[in-house]
Order: sequence, then structure tokens, then C-alpha cells
Amino acid sequence: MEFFSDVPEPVAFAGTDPGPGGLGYQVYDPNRTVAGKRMEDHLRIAVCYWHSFAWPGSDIFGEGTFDRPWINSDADPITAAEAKQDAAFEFFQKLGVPYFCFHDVDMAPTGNSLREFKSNLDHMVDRAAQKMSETGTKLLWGTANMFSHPRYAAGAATNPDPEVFAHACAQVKNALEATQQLGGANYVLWGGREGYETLLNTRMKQEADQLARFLELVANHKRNIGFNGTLLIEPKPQEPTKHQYDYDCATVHGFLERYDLLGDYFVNIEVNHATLAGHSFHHEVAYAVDNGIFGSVDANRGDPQNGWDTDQFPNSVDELSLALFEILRSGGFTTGGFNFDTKLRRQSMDRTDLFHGHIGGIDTLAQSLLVAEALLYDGTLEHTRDERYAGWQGDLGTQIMDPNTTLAAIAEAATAADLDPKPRSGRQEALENRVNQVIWGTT
Ligand code: XLS
Ligand code: NI
Ligand code: NI
Repeated sequence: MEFFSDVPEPVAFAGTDPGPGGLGYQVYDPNRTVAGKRMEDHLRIAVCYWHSFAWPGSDIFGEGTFDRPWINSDADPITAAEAKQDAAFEFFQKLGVPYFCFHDVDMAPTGNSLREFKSNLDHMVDRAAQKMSETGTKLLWGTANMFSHPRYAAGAATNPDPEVFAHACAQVKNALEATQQLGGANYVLWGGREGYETLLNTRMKQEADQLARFLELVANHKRNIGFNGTLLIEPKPQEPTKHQYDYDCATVHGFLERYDLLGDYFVNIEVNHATLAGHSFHHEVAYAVDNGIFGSVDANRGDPQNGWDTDQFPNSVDELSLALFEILRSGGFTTGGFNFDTKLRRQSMDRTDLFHGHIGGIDTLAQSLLVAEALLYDGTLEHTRDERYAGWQGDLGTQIMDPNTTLAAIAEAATAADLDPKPRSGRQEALENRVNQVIWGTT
């Protein structure tokens, strides 16, 4: 059965004339070369299974609004999961993007036991493998949903009950192996309820030790089965819990270092989670790149006026260009990519709205990539930073960094040379103007 018959052909690059209905890419041209690589290989776009195919458009105040004939709670669960999968793969192929992402529960009915869930997952994953080979769609990452079921209300790995921990182990083992079977490039862990609602009943240190143990077990299993994708942690400061332990990139980095897990885990940065943590997305990317933990991105943004995860499609080139610049400057994605963990607004109930949301978001990323390339070739930012820190390459900088130097020796040198350093302009406005000139194409 065809679910998206209003879009008979895969969406293609159409340039400035997207044709009737506006279903064409204006900027995203997979084969266009940008900084020495195909645009498609830079951006590595993925569609997510959950918000686009498993969510009916409900919110906490109202029921589903979307026209999604494949979501049918009266049907036999496997038949319904198969219809959902057919819709998903038809969409991936028609949108013309290389990747998708999934949670175990999006793909397969959970049944009444771990055993039943596993056998449902096996069936649906075999079927997905078949669809992937037919359509050429690849898997950017898989993950396990350990936050929706009531048993996880107090967390999965950080639950006070070790039986919940063990249940989570079974779920992650199966989801990781499913991801491996589908050739996934990464495996994601978002700790949706790995945090607390109140400190009155919580032992933070105990929960951190449990989380670290869990991550260690998962990394060991990854090695045991020879999965060669990247393990990614997705930071988020809160929602649904009041406080989430994987607060932001710096917190995750410190945690990995403390528990000797650096090198086993990288980060999947979500644009809106950066906003919720009180950072810019640019900040989170720059932090991860600079500290060697950058992995992948969830491209969905928030609304600056709302304090929750609105998961909107990206639509601001100004906001994304600088983050893209950091990614490009660092050599680009290795196994990561841009996943669209995006939700349509509840009033966008038509099936074709799914196309409009993704096309606009992908074009925004493509345009931001072009700006990032222009910023890279322009060189002003890199050159300014080089100049600003040049002193650290000189004698004094080298002496300070020498582990044998003491505070007293530096004080002595400063006093002897009668140092009286003069402040220098950071040139912020000039740099902001330069970035805008590049974005506007007026350089
Ligand atoms: C929720 C997260 C979630 C992860 C995958 O806020 O973004 O969707 O990406 O579990
Ligand atoms: Ni996400
Ligand atoms: Ni999110």
C-alpha cells in the first residue's frame, strides 16, 4: 500500500524553482561538492522513526490530530508495526535522504515479556533489513526506549531497584544487537529519566555509580560482539525529570573522565537540548569538538520563548552556520550525521506536512553548510584566533606551560621584566560583521 501517493516521485534538487506544491530542494543537492566532499556525505541526514511515524500528534492536553492511517490501535500489533514500517520506508525513500534512526519500541511491539519483545524485534528487524536493501536506506543509529514504560519512572540504570537495571540491560543488549544487524553507524543512549524528581529520596552518588557501571557494561558488550559503530550519549539538562545527570556536553565529558570511559563514548548533541541547558548550540558543538567527544547531532530546535523540548524543524541559517563551521573546521562527521528528531506542529496534520518540514530543515542545513564553507575559506575567524593566542607559542607561553616551572619562578620573571601588559580589543563587533557579510554573501 502506498501511503504518500501525493508525492509520487522522490524529492529532488530543484534549485530556485521547486515546482507546484513546493516539494523540491532549493539548496540541498546531494552531489554538489562542498569543501572537497559531496553535500550528502557532509550532512548525513537521517529521519527519525518515532516522531514522524509513531506519534499521532497528541500532546498532554489533547489527542492525536494527524492523518496517519498506519497508526491503528485496533489492528494486530505486528500487522500495525509492519504498516508503520512500510510508511516509514516509503517516506525515507521519497525524501531522498540516506539514513534513518529508531528506538526498539518504535519498530516492534513490546508484547508481554522481554522474550516476546525480543522475538517481535527480531521479526521487525529482519523485515527492516529487507527494506533497507531494497531502498538503499541506511541506519544512522538505533537506541532503546527506557523512559516510556512505567517501570522506568524512577530511571533505568539509575533506578533504586536493581531489577529495573537488569531489565534495561536486556533491552539495550537487544537494541544494540539489532543496530549491529542493520549495519548502524552509531548507537545512542539518551538517559530520559536518568536523573531525579526530588533530592528528598535520591542518592546522587549511588545513581552516578550505577550509571557508570551500566555504560561500562554496554561498552564491553559492544566490544564482545564486535559492533564497530560509535556509542553516543545524548545530553539533556531536564525534561521529563527535573534534573538529568547528562546535563550538557561538559558534564558528560567530566563524567566520562571520572569513570574512565573517555574514548568509549562520544556525544549526540541536540540543538534544543543546548538551549534548555542555557547554552547556544554553537557552544555545545565547539565544546565537544575541542575536547574530542563530538559524535553526532539531533537537528531539532526549541522555541526561545518556551522552556520545553518543542523539537521543531531547523529553520535558521544564522543559528546553524557557526556550529556547522566548527564541525567543518574539525574535519566533519566521522560516523555521526544530522538526525531529524523533529516534530510537526499539532496543526500540521496532513501527511505532506512531513515532507515540507523535512525539506525546509534539510535546505536550512545545506545553506548553513555553504556558509560554513565560505567562513572556512574566508579565514578571518581562524586567523583572528591564531593572532589572539600567539603569545602562547612564544618564550613566556612555553615557559609557563613547562611542568617544571613554578608559580614563584613565573612571578620572578614577571617582576624582573617589569611586565605591564596592555589590553587588546577582542574585535567582537568586527567579527560579527564579518560573519554577517559571509552569510549575506556580500564579501
Ligand atoms: C528526547 C531525546 C530523544 C532521543 C532518543 O528529548 O531527544 O528523542 O534523541 O531517545
Ligand atoms: Ni534527540
Ligand atoms: Ni530531545
